[in-house]
Amino acid sequence: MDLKINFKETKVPEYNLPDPLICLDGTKVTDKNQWFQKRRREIFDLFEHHIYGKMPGKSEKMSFEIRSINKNALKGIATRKEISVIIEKNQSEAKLDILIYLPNFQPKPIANFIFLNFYGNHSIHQDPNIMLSKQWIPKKIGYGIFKHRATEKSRGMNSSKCPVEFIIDRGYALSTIYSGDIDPDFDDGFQNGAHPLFYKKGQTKPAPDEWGSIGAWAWGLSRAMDYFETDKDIDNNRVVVMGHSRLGKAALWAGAADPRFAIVISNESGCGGAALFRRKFGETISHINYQFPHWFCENFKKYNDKEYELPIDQHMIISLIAPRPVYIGSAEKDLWSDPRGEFLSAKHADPVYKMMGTEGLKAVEMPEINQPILSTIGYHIREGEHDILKYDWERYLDFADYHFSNNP
Ligand code: GTR
Repeated sequence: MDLKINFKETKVPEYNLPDPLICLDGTKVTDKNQWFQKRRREIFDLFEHHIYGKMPGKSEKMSFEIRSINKNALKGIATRKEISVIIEKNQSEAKLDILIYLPNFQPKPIANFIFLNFYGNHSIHQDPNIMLSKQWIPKKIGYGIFKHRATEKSRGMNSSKCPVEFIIDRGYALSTIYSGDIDPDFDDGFQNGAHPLFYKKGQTKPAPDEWGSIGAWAWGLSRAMDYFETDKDIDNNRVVVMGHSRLGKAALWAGAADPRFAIVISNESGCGGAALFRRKFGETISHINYQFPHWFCENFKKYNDKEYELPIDQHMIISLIAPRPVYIGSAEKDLWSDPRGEFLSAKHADPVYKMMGTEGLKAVEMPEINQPILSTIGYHIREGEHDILKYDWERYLDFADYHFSNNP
């Protein structure tokens, strides 16, 4: 396995990308019908089989439990709801806790952002009334995490990534689930999290073409969507799925798989997210499978050092979202995520968006730093490091306003 790292544009290998508009039998796709009836399915199957693995659908036994409602949260500007989605199967259950803030001044039903978080729902805001997660949580110095569990000190530790009041002021609801409720982010051979619920008799781990952790996170996002469809306060035609980094990879896959998400946003999702594999710039397939063997399906390991053998590349995951709006956010110093490779994915998805009659991506060249592109495909590269900042949220809210005309 080659674990060398390239950060030089001059060392990017020459490559040819598979054409999203040419079917496996060589037919050229020229209209929407052909796309939806044939080519989209082909591409989706390839992603499922080679990269993310098949996910189960909605479970027959699923219920929603209201854990708390407070109409006077955040000094009265919001209503806070906590809902558990309970999924039962194979005599076990998975419980996903959704934390929702809804702006009180905004007419209902309200457009809603959903994202997964890294350290528990209580980590996104200091609000002392958010339930403290009881799940396994990754270690992080200064986050008040003791033996992989949250403590009172963990509240609001990740709030810099999520300006809740700002989002509420902009007239959007905000919903989040701890990714570890769906699948804790470590390699335990898929014994915890949602996977075992769906094992067939005698099965002890996912088959080579079945879901890893990213697939499970994406599946969890769709279960949140199942809940939103039952909540009259939320406009389920205006749900935005977004995610940062590994959870941005999950947001893209969720958006590709589930057309109920009206807008899809990837913040610095990099390798296995928005970046093109074939550039081998920053993180590569070998690096990611080596460090995170549980993220993708087992079949994906065949492509370590063999990106050119993959029948797809990541411009095609963006094409699966078409004609729905999609936004790719990059950061200048986040070379590990390959900002140029993220832009090029957006650019090479553009022909699919244009074929559908949308404006596609209104840029041919990569824009300058802090010069966002607002079109059906949105893109920015901002100054700074790998992170999700208020700057990024501002762009995503502007993008949602642009497509939803949601001005409070
Ligand atoms: C890194 C990983 C990236 C990205 C990042 C994150 O270690 O190599 O693919 O997912 O973690 O999630 O912050």
